[in-house]
Amino acid sequence: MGQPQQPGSGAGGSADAERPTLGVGMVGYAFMGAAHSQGWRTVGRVFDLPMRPVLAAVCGRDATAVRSAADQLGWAAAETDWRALIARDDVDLVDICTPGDSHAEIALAALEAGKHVLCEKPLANTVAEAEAMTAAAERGTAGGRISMVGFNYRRLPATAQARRMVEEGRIGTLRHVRVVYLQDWLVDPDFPLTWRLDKQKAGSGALGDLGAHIVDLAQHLAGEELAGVSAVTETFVRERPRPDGASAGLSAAGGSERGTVTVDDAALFTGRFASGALASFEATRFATGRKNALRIELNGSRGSLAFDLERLNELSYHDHTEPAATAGFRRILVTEPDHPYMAAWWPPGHGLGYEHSFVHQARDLVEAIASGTAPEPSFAAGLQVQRVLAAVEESAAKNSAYTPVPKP
Ligand code: SOE
Repeated sequence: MGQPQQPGSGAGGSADAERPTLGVGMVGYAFMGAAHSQGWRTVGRVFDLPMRPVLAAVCGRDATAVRSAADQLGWAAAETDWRALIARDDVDLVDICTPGDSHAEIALAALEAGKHVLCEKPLANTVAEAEAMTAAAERGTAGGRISMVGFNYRRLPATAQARRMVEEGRIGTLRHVRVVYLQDWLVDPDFPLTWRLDKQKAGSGALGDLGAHIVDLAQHLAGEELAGVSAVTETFVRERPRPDGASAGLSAAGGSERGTVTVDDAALFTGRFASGALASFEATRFATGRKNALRIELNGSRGSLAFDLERLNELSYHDHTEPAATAGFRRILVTEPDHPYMAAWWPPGHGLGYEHSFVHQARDLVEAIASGTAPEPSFAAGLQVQRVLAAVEESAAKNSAYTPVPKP
């Protein structure tokens, strides 16, 4: 075994004193806010960064709750108005972790105020909003302001390694991408009508929440964009109890009054890449027994790659150039120092988790801000995903590809 990595070999101690700081202000502190906070708290202890992130302030509407979140998540101050957070002199970067209906308003104001912006996925609730955000981000880039979308699954060592291998030609010419994102937290018809089930707040259901991730990851690993899609969507449970007031995004208790679900519960779509490669996508919150099962497989002329988020330190690879007698999918344990991000962590065989994708996201964003180099995924990439989601909704609404099977 090689010399164990010295984890935490990043910033710290006297070195910190010379580094410029990067004041972060985060809007929203639920699931994504907690995950981003973990990333901001940890990144400087693991990676040797050119700037030291400082958790300056977190914002939420409820003064008591956001003060408690600031204490729990490690933020120095608490704000109840995102405009006040943007106006703070100690905030250089605004991290948007709110439901999609506020992404555009906050991002546009932050860019206008000369701040860098990290915006959770999906970029926006509509293509029009995403277009305005992208135009503002591109104007901002010209002025040295950096913006990025939080497609965090690009930043796991295994998916980053898969991207490297596709770029190296290890699977040859791409023929198929097959990707699913399966959850089951809505199977209970009495799960309450939280914000993710309200089109006004969330923009869409499984499509935007889960489908955005798999569209981005499929295009990122393929190295090309989808040219067209054909889709079906369904809302299996059309009415649910309204939350009892203290509701969160993924867990809540239902009251007695009921309301209408206005988003999709599941979206299935096929797609064709510009190169002619074909793709299939499934995003659902009704895959009973599947908790956070993002699974992607790329099939090419020289081989295949497969990844499962529920086994996220592993990558399966089949080299079709090997003699058939010994060929087959083999498991790559993605924990070697020369695997993406891994040199900063633990010795080989000591795996990472879901949360580390947010540490890597923070690391890449700090590096981009320090170097003034626009990172990926840009707002333009987020806009392109938004256009795919809109095409899926248009295709599903037209139902044109759906051909009824004649009855005998
Ligand atoms: C809920 O489906 C959710 O929290 C998504 O919103 C996140 O983007 C995903 O990473 C985990 O599941």
